[in-house]
Amino acid sequence: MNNHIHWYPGHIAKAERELKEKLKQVDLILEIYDARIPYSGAYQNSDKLTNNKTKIILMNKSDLADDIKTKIWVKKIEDKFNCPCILTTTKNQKDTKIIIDKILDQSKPLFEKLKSKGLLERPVRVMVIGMPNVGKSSVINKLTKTSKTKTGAKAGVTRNQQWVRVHPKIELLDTPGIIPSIQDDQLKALKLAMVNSISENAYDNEYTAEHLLKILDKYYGIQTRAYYNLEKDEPLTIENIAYKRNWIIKGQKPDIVRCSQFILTNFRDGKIGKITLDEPEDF
Ligand SMILES: Nc1nc2c(ncn2[C@@H]2O[C@H](COP(=O)(O)OP(=O)(O)OP(=O)(O)O)[C@@H](O)[C@H]2O)c(=O)[nH]1
Ligand SMILES: [Mg+2]
Repeated sequence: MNNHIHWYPGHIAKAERELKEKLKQVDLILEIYDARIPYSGAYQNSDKLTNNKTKIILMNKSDLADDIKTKIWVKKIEDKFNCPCILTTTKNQKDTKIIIDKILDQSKPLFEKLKSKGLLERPVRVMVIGMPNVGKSSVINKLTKTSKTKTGAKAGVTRNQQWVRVHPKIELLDTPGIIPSIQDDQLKALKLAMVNSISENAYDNEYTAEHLLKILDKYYGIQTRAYYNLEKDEPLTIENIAYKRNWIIKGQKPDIVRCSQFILTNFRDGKIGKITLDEPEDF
């Protein structure tokens, strides 16, 4: 298989068109990142796409990311975009009030403008955007404490926009995940594959798992070896992990196919530990 990743399906092109069409109705942007890839999972041209509308960034899936690196990333993102950046996880409700309060706070100019024009106050309209599978719909469901929007552990679950009232003064617009039309940075694309942000038809599991192990070896070598019961001087390879589990196929070869999928799933489920794939000092 050619290992070059290119994924820009028709439904994403459509999602981007529809997003632009809706902008006029929208007051505020809630942009969601995956905290494990705060650089690779950020849509680089999102400000251009949203006409530089006021935004709040949520670093979601923080329960799966490295706490120390996440703190540094939050500061970095706030400085770069000059906007609030809030750590979130849909695993608990602790940050719900923080998100709601921040949206209301950022909406003050809108409410004041309506008042000064003698218009009736209306809910602020917030568009939720982000790469596929970062948790846009899950965050909305969490804020409403319902399952009004559909969620799922693969890219491209939301196919249509949907307005949801999450507070008497706040309406959120759920949108399908978007991704740049050209993946010119292949390492970024690989990291999107690692966190399950692109369709599994678009990448090779073995190649992706191999690169994931390289990153884990460099920054999380001890804990990854411990998780797979490897000695500290044993190379962190798919083969070694397969041998350790006794996953052998015909010809006494390690079962690379099964083991690659296993490693990717372990990482995605947070089994290896809290891991961040983008290093703050590299960007
Ligand atoms: N561990 C963890 N899982 C999360 C979190 N938020 C969402 N998920 C899971 O991530 C997967 C994707 O969530 P969705 O809410 O469907 O993501 P989305 O951004 O709406 O995805 P698309 O609609 O496909 O663009 C689901 O399996 C969620 O349960 C989180 O904070 N922590
Ligand atoms: Mg969704």
